Amino acid sequence: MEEAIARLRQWTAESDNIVFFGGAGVSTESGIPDFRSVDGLYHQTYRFPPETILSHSFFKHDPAEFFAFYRDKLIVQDAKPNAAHLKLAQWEQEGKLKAVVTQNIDGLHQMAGSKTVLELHGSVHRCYCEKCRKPYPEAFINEGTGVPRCACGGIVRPDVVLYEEGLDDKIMSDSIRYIQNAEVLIIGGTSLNVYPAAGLINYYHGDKLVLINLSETPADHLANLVIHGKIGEVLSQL
Ligand code: CNA
Repeated sequence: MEEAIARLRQWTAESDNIVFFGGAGVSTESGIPDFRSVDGLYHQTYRFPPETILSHSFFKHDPAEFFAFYRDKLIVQDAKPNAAHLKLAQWEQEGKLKAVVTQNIDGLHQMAGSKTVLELHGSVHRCYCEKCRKPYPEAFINEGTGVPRCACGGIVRPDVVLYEEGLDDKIMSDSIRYIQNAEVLIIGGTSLNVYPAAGLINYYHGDKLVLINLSETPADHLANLVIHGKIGEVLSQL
């Protein structure tokens, strides 16, 4: 591990074209559970698995249950950026990092100071009426009860991409461009199980692909450097 961190330290020190691609594991050290870790949401018991509840068809079919789960599990009040978010923001400020591409919906990269954040799956901090598109503050959902309704009668929903819904074309193509042009690509805190996001790894053509994840991923064999550890702890050593 020491040797791997030393190599990562050298690559990141020498580069001014780092791109980071991450997922829920980036925020577990901020107290937000991920999906697939042993204490993640998939290992807790609900009437339906999270993947089902967080799908477009379930949202349409049973919005009351959707919002109960959403408020209970996806909204973590008072979460703060951890060492991983802060290091990435610092690198951007120093002109070393070009973009953070994230599957997270928690807004912690922006809270840490990152500016170029490509949110593949949207954000819990933006909400809108799905009928008339009027924007709403997040408190409208988070602090309400039941199914939040707009004055027009439409359901007010978070601006997050549910399972079965498509990703924003522009965010996807910008992410591809940053990853294609990156010198160092650091992928961290993601099980690389959720597509199409997980497929972004295939657009990197360099020789400094770094994977930092607590558990093994299906892409470990593709990486030039694999570190199995906590991402906040690893990045804070750089
Ligand atoms: P995932 O499938 O739950 O995988 C998370 C991965 O991170 C696992 O492989 C863990 O081993 C690993 N991990 C956990 N903690 C750490 C840590 N401290 N350091 C390094 N690795 C760690 O999550 P993905 O992001 O891969 O899956 C994509 C889903 C999860 C996206 O649609 C997200 O929107 C969704 N999600 C987001 C959040 C959030 O915004 N914080 C929380 C929960 C789920």
